Amino acid sequence: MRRRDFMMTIAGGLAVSELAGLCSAAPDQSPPTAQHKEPQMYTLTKLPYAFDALEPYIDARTVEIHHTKHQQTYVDKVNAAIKDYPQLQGLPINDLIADLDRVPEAIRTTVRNNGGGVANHELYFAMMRPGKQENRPIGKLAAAIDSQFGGFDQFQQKFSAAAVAQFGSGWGWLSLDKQGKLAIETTPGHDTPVMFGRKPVLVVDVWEHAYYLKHQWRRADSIADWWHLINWDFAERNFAG
Ligand code: MN3
Repeated sequence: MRRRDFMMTIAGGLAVSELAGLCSAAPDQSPPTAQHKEPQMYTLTKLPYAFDALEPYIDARTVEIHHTKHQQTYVDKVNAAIKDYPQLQGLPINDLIADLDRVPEAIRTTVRNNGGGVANHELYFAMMRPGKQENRPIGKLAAAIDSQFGGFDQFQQKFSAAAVAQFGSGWGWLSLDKQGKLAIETTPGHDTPVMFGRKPVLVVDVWEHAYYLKHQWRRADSIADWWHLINWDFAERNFAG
């Protein structure tokens, strides 16, 4: 056998054996058909930072309780609500709550409250990062805020005032409608702009559990601190992505 033919045989042999490996692996990856299929349930998303990473603006104990107790409770309750409804399992959380009319009436309020709780907390925690003294929007979002609200300072004032004025528990939002217009809004409970066909760009939790260890009754102070924590890269992706 000439050297060239030998090399081709080696190369061909490798290719065939690799292919055989892939083919033999394939059947193992297909789901078993005769066995019980595990329902796909929601899980507590990991925080992208340590509990103390938001100090001094939000204290470590508040972040820990908020995430591991409050958010976990919403995860557990929405899972319990959809346990007997396979058609609702495995949906991204925003898909579950975006169309509450398709959720059976028996569990609709529970899904609204706790599914909203899961979606809003996932977004809230993901949208923060270790604080900066000077922390301002970037890119296309910064430009849109300037043109729609007359500048960041005016926007910040309006947003804070709305979030402070939300009566009782709820959320403050910057949302985007289908026409591409930004709006400041607040929602009670765990309602979200997603339920009304709008996309969240920015969110702050104004439930007392979000701030009462450090700020007690001073919601306005907690919101003033929150501005230092906004991950504007994340908000920019929400807006322009
Ligand atoms: Mn909360």
